[in-house]
Amino acid sequence: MPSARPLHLAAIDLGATSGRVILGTWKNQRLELREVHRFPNAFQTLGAHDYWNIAGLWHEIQTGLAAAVAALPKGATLASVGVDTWGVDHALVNDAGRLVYPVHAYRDARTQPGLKRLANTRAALDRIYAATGIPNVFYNASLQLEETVASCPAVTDLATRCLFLPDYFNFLLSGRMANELTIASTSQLLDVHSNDWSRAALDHFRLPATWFSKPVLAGAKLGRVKNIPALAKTEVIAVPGHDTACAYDAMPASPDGTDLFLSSGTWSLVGFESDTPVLGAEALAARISNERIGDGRYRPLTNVIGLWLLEGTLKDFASRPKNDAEWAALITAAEKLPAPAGLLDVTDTALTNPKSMKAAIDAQLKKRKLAAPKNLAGYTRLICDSLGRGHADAKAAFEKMSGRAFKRILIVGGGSKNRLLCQATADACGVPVVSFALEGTAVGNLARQLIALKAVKDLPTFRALLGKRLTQTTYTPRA
Ligand code: LFR
Repeated sequence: MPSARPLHLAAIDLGATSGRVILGTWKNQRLELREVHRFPNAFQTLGAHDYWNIAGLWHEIQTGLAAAVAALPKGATLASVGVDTWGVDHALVNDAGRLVYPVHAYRDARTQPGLKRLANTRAALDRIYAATGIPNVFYNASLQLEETVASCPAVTDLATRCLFLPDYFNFLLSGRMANELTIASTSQLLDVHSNDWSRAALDHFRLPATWFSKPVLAGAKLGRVKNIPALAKTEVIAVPGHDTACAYDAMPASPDGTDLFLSSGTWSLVGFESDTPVLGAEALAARISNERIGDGRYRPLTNVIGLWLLEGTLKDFASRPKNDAEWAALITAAEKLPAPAGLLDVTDTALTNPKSMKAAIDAQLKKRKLAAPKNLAGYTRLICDSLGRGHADAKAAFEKMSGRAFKRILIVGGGSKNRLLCQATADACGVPVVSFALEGTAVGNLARQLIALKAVKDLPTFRALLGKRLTQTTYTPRA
């Protein structure tokens, strides 16, 4: 059903280190993207804790939406808007939607005692994994909320709802409070066998069940935008609120299930789509997260530390690349270097949130009697090669547990533009890496809006249409 009239939509796509608002235009079965606003994001430290600047993010969202409206052809309106963000972080609000507790950032060290407690209580850990399909990771919303309630018990009298960040921004836009399934699935509080919350997990972490409502599936319409006159006709659609779910939706994957997905940004999310979760002791040991797809199916994935390593290291160098040409020069210099004598252990928790990433990397290398790189190109090379190895380890674990053999790795996100990372991944994994140089998160967000608006039948149809148009680069493994 080719639509003669173009449809305009906005994707609000917030990452932990940058955010963007993308205007999507659907015309003749083709999606055109225009980035109308991009801004840096970072958590801020106050005393001993790390917080997001929520009012600042809301300001950027409004600026971006105004830019989207300004970019529309004369007389056109924005049909809909959708929000996706990084996982796990959340706002505690009262019935009026007022924030009753500051929004902490997931790298805050406050969850460390809870993380260790659960790790040391084997039976509880097994029970929580069996109930939720989510392993014990420092950033889990479960651990964060457990710490919030334990350190500030009065919060249970003040808060009536827990909204994950996409849910909270959807509320600011539409006035409607709803929990969405994919973002809920990052919390370690959702029942892995149903689309509802896990009583066992809520009880274990001592959280009020009334804070959560039964999650809506992607595509739910939440109402029109309130309080922004230029968007009075714009529908707020609950897209997959989790950025990684959006990125996976945007993969023009082969329908036979033989593609492994890599959403590469601050984190490297390596995984695949499945009708069933991957559970059990081996899956827990491999830290497989059974997060959800917008329609309720599963995307078992492993979280490899990702380009956070490079983003952090760059801060320790006075001269760092500022534009595409300088990035290309850095990658070329890194490619020319000999392969590092040893790779980083990317699972080292000292790399999670160090004061100086370079110092943390140097300390790990020193412990292992390896020389530190001499310059930024050397660190870039070491980081990309080490991530390639991390991706290969994840692939091997998935193949062993799922019985599948992955023939290709599809990569989207910021890292898909990094030649060195793509080649290192192909070399370590032994299969071709296909890069789409695509802002996958924003594209998946827009795809779900198009489906909700009935402009596209379903996700396979969208992927087939998208795949036909995309330029792709294939990195073949070198012997
Ligand atoms: C990526 C991501 C990952 C999640 C991490 C923390 O942006 O959403 O999927 O594990 O951020 O929320």
